[in-house]
Amino acid sequence: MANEQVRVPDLGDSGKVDVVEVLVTNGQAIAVDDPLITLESDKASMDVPSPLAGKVVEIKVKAGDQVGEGDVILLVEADEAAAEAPAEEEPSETATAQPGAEPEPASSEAPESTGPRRETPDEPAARPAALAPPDTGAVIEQAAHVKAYASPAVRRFARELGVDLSRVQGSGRKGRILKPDVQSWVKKTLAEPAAAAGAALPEMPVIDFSKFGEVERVPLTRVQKISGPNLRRAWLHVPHVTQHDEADITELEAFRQQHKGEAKAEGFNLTPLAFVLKASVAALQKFPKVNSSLDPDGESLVLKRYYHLGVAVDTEEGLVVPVVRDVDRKGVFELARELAEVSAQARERKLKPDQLRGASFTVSSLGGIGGTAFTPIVNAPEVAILGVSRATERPVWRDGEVTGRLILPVSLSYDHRVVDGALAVRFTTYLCQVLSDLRRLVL
Ligand code: CAO
Repeated sequence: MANEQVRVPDLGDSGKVDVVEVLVTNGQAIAVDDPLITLESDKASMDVPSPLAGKVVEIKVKAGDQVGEGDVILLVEADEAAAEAPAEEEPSETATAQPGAEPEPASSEAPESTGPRRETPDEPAARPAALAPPDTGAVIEQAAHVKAYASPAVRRFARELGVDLSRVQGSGRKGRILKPDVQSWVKKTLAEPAAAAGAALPEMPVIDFSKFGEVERVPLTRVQKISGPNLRRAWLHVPHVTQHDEADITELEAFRQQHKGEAKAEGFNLTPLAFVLKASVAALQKFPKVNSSLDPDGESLVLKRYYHLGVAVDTEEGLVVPVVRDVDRKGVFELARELAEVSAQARERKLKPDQLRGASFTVSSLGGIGGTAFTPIVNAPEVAILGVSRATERPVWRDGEVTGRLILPVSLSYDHRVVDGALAVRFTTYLCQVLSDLRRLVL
Protein backbone atom coordinates (compact mmCIF):
# COMPACT_ATOMS: atom_id res chain seq x y z
CA MET A 1 0.00 0.00 0.00
CA ALA A 2 1.27 3.47 -0.90
CA ASN A 3 2.33 5.74 1.89
CA GLU A 4 0.19 8.81 2.51
CA GLN A 5 1.70 12.21 2.97
CA VAL A 6 0.44 14.26 5.89
CA ARG A 7 0.86 17.97 5.31
CA VAL A 8 0.70 21.13 7.37
CA PRO A 9 -2.90 22.34 7.22
CA ASP A 10 -4.16 25.88 6.62
CA LEU A 11 -2.55 28.11 9.23
CA GLY A 12 -4.60 31.20 8.50
CA ASP A 13 -2.26 34.13 7.98
CA SER A 14 0.50 32.78 10.20
CA GLY A 15 3.00 32.24 7.36
CA LYS A 16 5.96 30.12 8.44
CA VAL A 17 5.83 28.81 12.01
CA ASP A 18 8.20 26.88 14.25
CA VAL A 19 7.98 23.16 14.88
CA VAL A 20 8.53 23.05 18.64
CA GLU A 21 7.84 19.40 19.29
CA VAL A 22 7.47 16.21 17.31
CA LEU A 23 4.98 14.07 19.16
CA VAL A 24 5.38 10.77 17.31
CA THR A 25 8.22 8.45 16.44
CA ASN A 26 9.02 6.31 13.41
CA GLY A 27 7.07 3.05 13.39
CA GLN A 28 4.47 4.35 15.85
CA ALA A 29 0.85 3.34 15.31
CA ILE A 30 -1.40 6.36 15.21
CA ALA A 31 -5.14 6.89 15.22
CA VAL A 32 -7.14 9.61 13.55
CA ASP A 33 -6.73 12.87 15.48
CA ASP A 34 -3.61 11.79 17.32
CA PRO A 35 -1.39 14.87 17.67
CA LEU A 36 1.62 14.65 15.37
CA ILE A 37 3.57 17.85 15.90
CA THR A 38 3.24 21.08 17.88
CA LEU A 39 3.61 24.30 15.94
CA GLU A 40 4.20 27.64 17.52
CA SER A 41 4.06 31.15 16.14
CA ASP A 42 4.79 34.23 18.21
CA LYS A 43 1.12 34.45 19.12
CA ALA A 44 -0.12 30.91 19.50
CA SER A 45 0.69 27.23 19.52
CA MET A 46 -1.25 24.37 18.02
CA ASP A 47 -1.07 20.63 17.64
CA VAL A 48 -1.50 19.19 14.16
CA PRO A 49 -3.68 16.08 14.45
CA SER A 50 -3.39 13.06 12.23
CA PRO A 51 -6.03 12.95 9.49
CA LEU A 52 -5.73 9.16 9.21
CA ALA A 53 -4.94 6.01 11.15
CA GLY A 54 -1.92 3.88 10.39
CA LYS A 55 1.80 3.60 11.08
CA VAL A 56 4.34 6.42 10.90
CA VAL A 57 6.84 5.54 8.18
CA GLU A 58 9.01 8.61 7.91
CA ILE A 59 9.07 11.90 9.78
CA LYS A 60 10.06 14.81 7.55
CA VAL A 61 10.37 17.55 10.16
CA LYS A 62 12.17 18.04 13.45
CA ALA A 63 11.92 20.45 16.37
CA GLY A 64 13.38 23.78 15.35
CA ASP A 65 12.28 23.56 11.67
CA GLN A 66 10.07 26.22 10.16
CA VAL A 67 7.08 25.02 8.16
CA GLY A 68 4.21 26.54 6.23
CA GLU A 69 0.89 25.35 4.84
CA GLY A 70 1.29 22.30 2.57
CA ASP A 71 4.72 21.22 3.82
CA VAL A 72 4.96 17.47 4.34
CA ILE A 73 5.11 16.52 8.01
CA LEU A 74 5.41 12.75 7.68
CA LEU A 75 4.56 9.68 5.69
CA VAL A 76 1.98 7.27 7.03
CA GLU A 77 1.23 3.74 5.96
CA ALA A 78 -2.52 4.07 6.25
CA ASP A 79 -4.69 1.33 7.74
CA GLU A 80 -6.83 -0.25 5.05
CA ALA A 81 -10.06 0.70 6.74
CA ALA A 82 -8.92 4.26 6.98
CA ALA A 83 -7.32 4.45 3.57
CA GLU A 84 -10.27 6.20 2.11
CA ALA A 85 -10.28 8.91 4.70
CA PRO A 86 -9.48 12.38 3.40
CA ALA A 87 -5.77 13.05 3.28
CA GLU A 88 -5.99 16.39 5.00
CA GLU A 89 -8.21 17.86 7.58
CA GLU A 90 -8.57 21.30 9.02
CA PRO A 91 -6.96 21.50 12.43
CA SER A 92 -9.99 23.35 13.68
CA GLU A 93 -12.08 20.20 13.26
CA THR A 94 -9.83 17.99 15.30
CA ALA A 95 -10.03 16.49 18.72
CA THR A 96 -7.66 16.73 21.64
CA ALA A 97 -4.26 15.16 22.17
CA GLN A 98 -5.34 11.80 23.51
CA PRO A 99 -7.52 9.31 21.73
CA GLY A 100 -10.82 8.81 23.45
CA ALA A 101 -10.43 11.93 25.53
CA GLU A 102 -13.45 13.92 26.38
CA PRO A 103 -13.76 17.68 26.31
CA GLU A 104 -12.23 19.32 29.33
CA PRO A 105 -14.63 21.34 31.43
CA ALA A 106 -13.77 24.97 32.14
CA SER A 107 -10.26 25.21 33.49
CA SER A 108 -7.35 27.61 33.58
CA GLU A 109 -6.67 26.90 29.95
CA ALA A 110 -8.87 27.11 26.89
CA PRO A 111 -10.77 23.89 26.12
CA GLU A 112 -9.31 22.24 23.08
CA SER A 113 -11.56 19.47 21.96
CA THR A 114 -14.26 21.68 20.59
CA GLY A 115 -12.45 24.17 18.46
CA PRO A 116 -9.33 25.11 16.58
CA ARG A 117 -5.97 24.32 18.18
CA ARG A 118 -5.04 27.99 18.36
CA GLU A 119 -4.29 29.12 21.86
CA THR A 120 -6.01 32.02 23.51
CA PRO A 121 -4.38 35.44 23.29
CA ASP A 122 -3.71 35.48 27.03
CA GLU A 123 -0.92 33.00 26.42
CA PRO A 124 2.53 34.52 26.80
CA ALA A 125 3.44 36.25 23.53
CA ALA A 126 6.67 34.38 22.96
CA ARG A 127 9.02 31.97 24.60
CA PRO A 128 11.95 33.81 26.21
CA ALA A 129 14.50 31.92 24.16
CA ALA A 130 17.46 33.47 25.96
CA LEU A 131 16.29 32.28 29.34
CA ALA A 132 17.44 28.84 30.37
CA PRO A 133 14.74 26.92 32.20
CA PRO A 134 15.30 26.83 35.95
CA ASP A 135 17.01 23.74 37.24
CA THR A 136 14.12 21.76 38.58
CA GLY A 137 16.29 18.68 38.75
CA ALA A 138 14.16 17.09 36.04
CA VAL A 139 15.73 15.06 33.30
CA ILE A 140 13.11 14.96 30.58
CA GLU A 141 12.34 11.41 29.53
CA GLN A 142 11.37 12.28 25.98
CA ALA A 143 9.18 9.33 25.06
CA ALA A 144 7.11 9.53 28.23
CA HIS A 145 6.98 13.32 28.01
CA VAL A 146 5.58 13.07 24.49
CA LYS A 147 2.93 10.59 25.58
CA ALA A 148 1.80 12.70 28.55
CA TYR A 149 -1.78 13.81 28.17
CA ALA A 150 -1.71 17.59 28.02
CA SER A 151 -2.67 20.46 25.75
CA PRO A 152 -0.15 22.38 23.62
CA ALA A 153 -0.41 25.31 26.02
CA VAL A 154 0.47 23.12 28.96
CA ARG A 155 3.24 21.43 26.98
CA ARG A 156 4.69 24.78 26.10
CA PHE A 157 4.42 25.95 29.70
CA ALA A 158 6.15 22.77 30.90
CA ARG A 159 8.87 23.14 28.27
CA GLU A 160 9.58 26.70 29.39
CA LEU A 161 10.04 25.51 32.95
CA GLY A 162 12.02 22.41 32.02
CA VAL A 163 9.34 20.15 33.49
CA ASP A 164 9.13 16.53 32.39
CA LEU A 165 5.39 16.03 31.99
CA SER A 166 5.70 12.30 32.55
CA ARG A 167 6.44 13.10 36.20
CA VAL A 168 3.39 15.29 36.69
CA GLN A 169 0.15 13.90 38.01
CA GLY A 170 -2.81 15.25 35.98
CA SER A 171 -5.87 16.41 37.87
CA GLY A 172 -8.08 16.90 34.79
CA ARG A 173 -10.51 14.41 33.39
CA LYS A 174 -8.93 11.09 32.53
CA GLY A 175 -5.72 12.31 34.16
CA ARG A 176 -5.20 15.21 31.76
CA ILE A 177 -2.40 17.48 32.96
CA LEU A 178 -3.48 21.07 33.56
CA LYS A 179 -1.39 24.19 34.03
CA PRO A 180 -1.96 24.25 37.84
CA ASP A 181 -0.64 20.66 37.97
CA VAL A 182 2.64 21.82 36.41
CA GLN A 183 2.79 24.81 38.76
CA SER A 184 2.23 22.61 41.83
CA TRP A 185 4.91 20.18 40.67
CA VAL A 186 7.44 23.01 40.26
CA LYS A 187 6.57 24.46 43.68
CA LYS A 188 6.93 21.06 45.31
CA THR A 189 10.22 20.39 43.56
CA LEU A 190 11.71 23.77 44.48
CA ALA A 191 10.73 23.21 48.10
CA GLU A 192 12.67 19.97 48.10
CA PRO A 193 15.87 20.76 46.20
CA ALA A 194 17.83 17.96 47.82
CA ALA A 195 15.12 15.45 47.04
CA ALA A 196 14.97 16.65 43.43
CA ALA A 197 18.69 16.03 43.10
CA GLY A 198 18.13 12.50 44.32
CA ALA A 199 19.73 13.17 47.66
CA ALA A 200 16.79 13.45 50.02
CA LEU A 201 17.93 13.81 53.62
CA PRO A 202 16.29 11.70 56.25
CA GLU A 203 14.18 13.87 58.54
CA MET A 204 15.51 14.69 61.99
CA PRO A 205 13.29 13.32 64.74
CA VAL A 206 11.27 15.92 66.65
CA ILE A 207 11.97 15.31 70.33
CA ASP A 208 10.36 16.93 73.34
CA PHE A 209 13.51 17.41 75.47
CA SER A 210 11.47 18.66 78.43
CA LYS A 211 10.49 15.04 78.99
CA PHE A 212 14.07 14.41 80.09
CA GLY A 213 14.75 17.49 82.21
CA GLU A 214 14.49 21.25 82.49
CA VAL A 215 15.01 23.18 79.25
CA GLU A 216 15.09 26.82 78.16
CA ARG A 217 14.15 28.05 74.69
CA VAL A 218 16.41 30.80 73.32
CA PRO A 219 15.60 32.42 69.95
CA LEU A 220 18.27 32.26 67.26
CA THR A 221 19.95 35.59 66.51
CA ARG A 222 19.45 37.32 63.17
CA VAL A 223 23.02 36.42 62.20
CA GLN A 224 22.48 32.76 63.10
CA LYS A 225 19.30 32.66 61.04
CA ILE A 226 21.18 33.97 58.01
CA SER A 227 24.44 32.07 58.41
CA GLY A 228 22.82 28.72 59.31
CA PRO A 229 21.25 28.03 55.88
CA ASN A 230 24.42 29.32 54.13
CA LEU A 231 26.62 26.95 56.12
CA ARG A 232 24.26 24.08 55.49
CA ARG A 233 24.16 24.80 51.77
CA ALA A 234 27.96 24.91 51.58
CA TRP A 235 28.23 21.71 53.62
CA LEU A 236 25.78 19.88 51.36
CA HIS A 237 27.14 21.16 48.03
CA VAL A 238 30.88 21.03 48.63
CA PRO A 239 32.78 17.76 48.93
CA HIS A 240 35.03 18.88 51.78
CA VAL A 241 38.49 17.64 52.65
CA THR A 242 40.75 19.28 55.24
CA GLN A 243 44.55 19.34 55.06
CA HIS A 244 46.31 20.03 58.38
CA ASP A 245 49.83 21.41 58.59
CA GLU A 246 52.19 23.23 60.93
CA ALA A 247 54.31 26.35 60.46
CA ASP A 248 57.34 27.22 62.56
CA ILE A 249 56.63 30.89 63.33
CA THR A 250 59.44 31.44 65.85
CA GLU A 251 61.10 34.14 63.72
CA LEU A 252 57.76 35.67 62.74
CA GLU A 253 56.88 35.95 66.43
CA ALA A 254 60.19 37.63 67.25
CA PHE A 255 59.56 40.13 64.45
CA ARG A 256 56.00 40.69 65.67
CA GLN A 257 57.15 41.31 69.22
CA GLN A 258 59.67 43.87 67.94
CA HIS A 259 56.99 45.88 66.15
CA LYS A 260 54.03 45.31 68.44
CA GLY A 261 54.76 48.44 70.44
CA GLU A 262 54.66 50.60 67.30
CA ALA A 263 51.27 49.23 66.38
CA LYS A 264 50.00 49.72 69.94
CA ALA A 265 51.12 53.35 69.80
CA GLU A 266 48.99 53.76 66.71
CA GLY A 267 46.03 52.19 68.46
CA PHE A 268 45.81 48.64 67.09
CA ASN A 269 47.12 45.18 67.94
CA LEU A 270 49.63 43.45 65.66
CA THR A 271 48.56 39.79 65.89
CA PRO A 272 49.77 36.80 63.85
CA LEU A 273 46.62 37.05 61.72
CA ALA A 274 47.89 39.95 59.59
CA PHE A 275 50.95 37.85 58.69
CA VAL A 276 48.72 34.87 57.91
CA LEU A 277 46.68 36.99 55.48
CA LYS A 278 49.86 38.13 53.71
CA ALA A 279 51.26 34.59 53.52
CA SER A 280 47.90 33.28 52.27
CA VAL A 281 47.98 35.69 49.34
CA ALA A 282 51.53 34.57 48.48
CA ALA A 283 50.27 30.97 48.38
CA LEU A 284 47.14 31.93 46.40
CA GLN A 285 49.32 33.68 43.83
CA LYS A 286 51.48 30.60 43.53
CA PHE A 287 48.45 28.26 43.32
CA PRO A 288 45.72 30.28 41.53
CA LYS A 289 43.19 27.44 41.50
CA VAL A 290 42.73 27.91 45.24
CA ASN A 291 41.59 31.48 44.52
CA SER A 292 38.83 30.44 42.14
CA SER A 293 35.19 29.43 41.89
CA LEU A 294 33.49 26.80 39.81
CA ASP A 295 31.45 28.35 37.04
CA PRO A 296 27.78 27.45 37.57
CA ASP A 297 27.76 25.93 34.05
CA GLY A 298 30.00 23.20 35.48
CA GLU A 299 32.32 23.60 32.48
CA SER A 300 34.97 25.99 33.70
CA LEU A 301 36.80 27.57 36.62
CA VAL A 302 36.74 31.29 37.31
CA LEU A 303 40.26 32.23 38.43
CA LYS A 304 40.24 35.48 40.37
CA ARG A 305 43.05 37.92 39.87
CA TYR A 306 42.06 39.85 42.98
CA TYR A 307 42.82 38.92 46.57
CA HIS A 308 39.95 39.95 48.79
CA LEU A 309 40.05 37.84 51.94
CA GLY A 310 37.07 37.13 54.17
CA VAL A 311 37.95 37.02 57.87
CA ALA A 312 35.66 35.16 60.24
CA VAL A 313 34.80 37.30 63.26
CA ASP A 314 33.17 35.94 66.37
CA THR A 315 30.44 38.31 67.57
CA GLU A 316 27.75 38.04 70.23
CA GLU A 317 25.18 37.54 67.48
CA GLY A 318 27.24 34.82 65.81
CA LEU A 319 29.77 34.41 63.03
CA VAL A 320 30.22 37.37 60.63
CA VAL A 321 32.71 37.42 57.74
CA PRO A 322 33.81 40.93 56.68
CA VAL A 323 36.07 41.16 53.65
CA VAL A 324 39.51 42.76 53.64
CA ARG A 325 40.09 43.93 50.09
CA ASP A 326 43.28 43.89 48.02
CA VAL A 327 45.38 42.13 50.66
CA ASP A 328 48.15 41.77 48.05
CA ARG A 329 48.57 45.57 47.95
CA LYS A 330 48.64 46.16 51.70
CA GLY A 331 51.39 45.89 54.27
CA VAL A 332 51.13 44.00 57.55
CA PHE A 333 50.53 47.16 59.58
CA GLU A 334 47.76 48.34 57.30
CA LEU A 335 46.16 44.90 57.43
CA ALA A 336 46.37 44.71 61.22
CA ARG A 337 44.74 48.14 61.50
CA GLU A 338 41.99 47.16 59.08
CA LEU A 339 41.40 43.85 60.87
CA ALA A 340 40.94 45.73 64.14
CA GLU A 341 38.51 48.12 62.46
CA VAL A 342 36.35 45.54 60.66
CA SER A 343 36.18 43.20 63.65
CA ALA A 344 35.08 46.13 65.84
CA GLN A 345 32.48 47.12 63.23
CA ALA A 346 31.27 43.51 63.06
CA ARG A 347 30.85 43.35 66.83
CA GLU A 348 29.05 46.69 66.87
CA ARG A 349 26.87 45.60 63.93
CA LYS A 350 28.10 48.50 61.84
CA LEU A 351 29.26 46.61 58.76
CA LYS A 352 27.73 47.67 55.45
CA PRO A 353 26.57 45.02 52.96
CA ASP A 354 29.47 45.90 50.66
CA GLN A 355 31.96 44.96 53.37
CA LEU A 356 30.53 41.45 53.44
CA ARG A 357 30.80 40.77 49.71
CA GLY A 358 33.42 39.80 47.17
CA ALA A 359 35.81 37.52 49.07
CA SER A 360 37.91 35.15 46.99
CA PHE A 361 39.27 33.13 49.96
CA THR A 362 38.52 33.10 53.69
CA VAL A 363 40.61 32.84 56.84
CA SER A 364 39.09 31.75 60.13
CA SER A 365 41.41 32.23 63.09
CA LEU A 366 40.62 30.68 66.44
CA GLY A 367 44.23 31.09 67.53
CA GLY A 368 43.42 33.84 70.01
CA ILE A 369 41.22 31.35 71.84
CA GLY A 370 42.98 27.98 71.54
CA GLY A 371 42.68 24.68 69.74
CA THR A 372 45.10 22.45 67.88
CA ALA A 373 43.21 21.91 64.61
CA PHE A 374 39.70 22.17 63.18
CA THR A 375 37.84 21.66 59.92
CA PRO A 376 36.32 24.97 58.78
CA ILE A 377 33.48 24.94 56.26
CA VAL A 378 34.33 26.35 52.83
CA ASN A 379 32.57 29.64 52.24
CA ALA A 380 31.16 28.50 48.86
CA PRO A 381 31.33 29.42 46.04
CA GLU A 382 34.91 30.03 47.20
CA VAL A 383 36.84 26.77 46.99
CA ALA A 384 39.00 26.89 50.12
CA ILE A 385 39.20 28.31 53.63
CA LEU A 386 42.15 28.45 55.99
CA GLY A 387 41.64 27.66 59.66
CA VAL A 388 44.26 28.87 62.12
CA SER A 389 44.64 27.39 65.61
CA ARG A 390 46.73 28.43 68.58
CA ALA A 391 50.52 28.59 68.24
CA THR A 392 52.34 26.71 71.00
CA GLU A 393 55.93 26.39 72.11
CA ARG A 394 57.20 22.90 71.29
CA PRO A 395 60.43 20.99 71.64
CA VAL A 396 61.75 20.38 68.12
CA TRP A 397 64.80 18.37 66.99
CA ARG A 398 66.83 20.85 64.99
CA ASP A 399 70.50 20.93 63.96
CA GLY A 400 71.33 17.97 66.19
CA GLU A 401 69.64 19.28 69.33
CA VAL A 402 66.25 19.76 70.89
CA THR A 403 65.18 23.37 70.83
CA GLY A 404 61.98 25.26 71.68
CA ARG A 405 60.07 26.51 68.59
CA LEU A 406 56.73 28.26 68.21
CA ILE A 407 54.50 26.09 66.03
CA LEU A 408 51.32 27.39 64.39
CA PRO A 409 48.75 24.78 63.29
CA VAL A 410 46.85 25.55 60.08
CA SER A 411 43.96 23.64 58.50
CA LEU A 412 42.95 24.13 54.87
CA SER A 413 39.46 22.91 54.01
CA TYR A 414 38.89 22.72 50.28
CA ASP A 415 36.36 21.83 47.63
CA HIS A 416 37.62 18.55 46.25
CA ARG A 417 35.88 19.18 42.93
CA VAL A 418 38.42 21.94 42.27
CA VAL A 419 41.39 21.33 44.53
CA ASP A 420 42.92 17.89 44.79
CA GLY A 421 44.89 16.60 47.74
CA ALA A 422 48.30 17.16 46.14
CA LEU A 423 47.49 20.78 45.36
CA ALA A 424 46.15 21.33 48.87
CA VAL A 425 49.28 20.01 50.55
CA ARG A 426 51.51 21.98 48.15
CA PHE A 427 49.53 25.05 49.13
CA THR A 428 49.87 24.49 52.90
CA THR A 429 53.54 23.50 52.54
CA TYR A 430 54.29 26.75 50.73
CA LEU A 431 52.14 28.76 53.15
CA CYS A 432 54.08 27.30 56.09
CA GLN A 433 57.40 28.04 54.36
CA VAL A 434 56.39 31.69 53.94
CA LEU A 435 55.21 31.93 57.56
CA SER A 436 58.49 30.34 58.71
CA ASP A 437 60.57 32.76 56.66
CA LEU A 438 58.81 36.04 55.83
CA ARG A 439 61.66 37.01 53.48
CA ARG A 440 59.93 34.79 50.93
CA LEU A 441 57.26 37.48 50.64
CA VAL A 442 59.70 39.70 48.80
CA LEU A 443 61.11 37.03 46.52
N1 CAO B 1 48.32 31.64 68.24
C1 CAO B 1 48.67 32.21 69.41
N2 CAO B 1 48.20 33.42 69.77
C2 CAO B 1 47.36 34.06 68.93
C3 CAO B 1 46.99 33.51 67.71
C4 CAO B 1 47.51 32.27 67.37
N3 CAO B 1 47.20 31.66 66.23
N4 CAO B 1 46.16 34.38 67.12
C5 CAO B 1 46.01 35.41 67.92
N5 CAO B 1 46.74 35.22 69.02
C6 CAO B 1 46.87 36.12 70.14
C7 CAO B 1 47.00 37.56 69.66
O1 CAO B 1 48.36 37.84 69.35
C8 CAO B 1 46.50 38.29 70.83
O2 CAO B 1 47.47 38.27 71.86
P1 CAO B 1 48.40 39.53 72.15
O3 CAO B 1 47.51 40.69 72.42
O4 CAO B 1 49.20 39.11 73.33
O5 CAO B 1 49.23 39.74 70.94
C9 CAO B 1 45.38 37.41 71.34
O6 CAO B 1 45.63 36.11 70.83
C10 CAO B 1 44.01 37.82 70.90
O7 CAO B 1 43.98 37.99 69.51
P2 CAO B 1 42.59 38.38 68.81
O8 CAO B 1 41.77 37.19 68.71
O9 CAO B 1 42.01 39.55 69.51
O10 CAO B 1 43.05 38.92 67.40
P3 CAO B 1 43.25 38.14 66.04
O11 CAO B 1 43.81 39.13 65.11
O12 CAO B 1 44.02 36.91 66.21
O13 CAO B 1 41.79 37.74 65.58
C11 CAO B 1 39.52 37.97 65.01
C12 CAO B 1 40.83 38.70 65.23
C13 CAO B 1 38.47 39.00 64.69
C14 CAO B 1 39.64 37.02 63.86
C15 CAO B 1 39.20 37.19 66.28
O14 CAO B 1 38.99 38.09 67.33
C16 CAO B 1 38.00 36.32 66.13
O15 CAO B 1 36.85 36.75 66.15
N6 CAO B 1 38.26 35.01 66.00
C17 CAO B 1 37.21 34.03 65.93
C18 CAO B 1 36.91 33.64 64.52
C19 CAO B 1 35.93 32.50 64.52
O16 CAO B 1 34.98 32.46 65.27
N7 CAO B 1 36.18 31.54 63.65
C20 CAO B 1 35.44 30.34 63.66
C21 CAO B 1 34.66 30.23 62.42
S1 CAO B 1 33.87 28.70 62.33
O17 CAO B 1 32.77 28.79 63.45
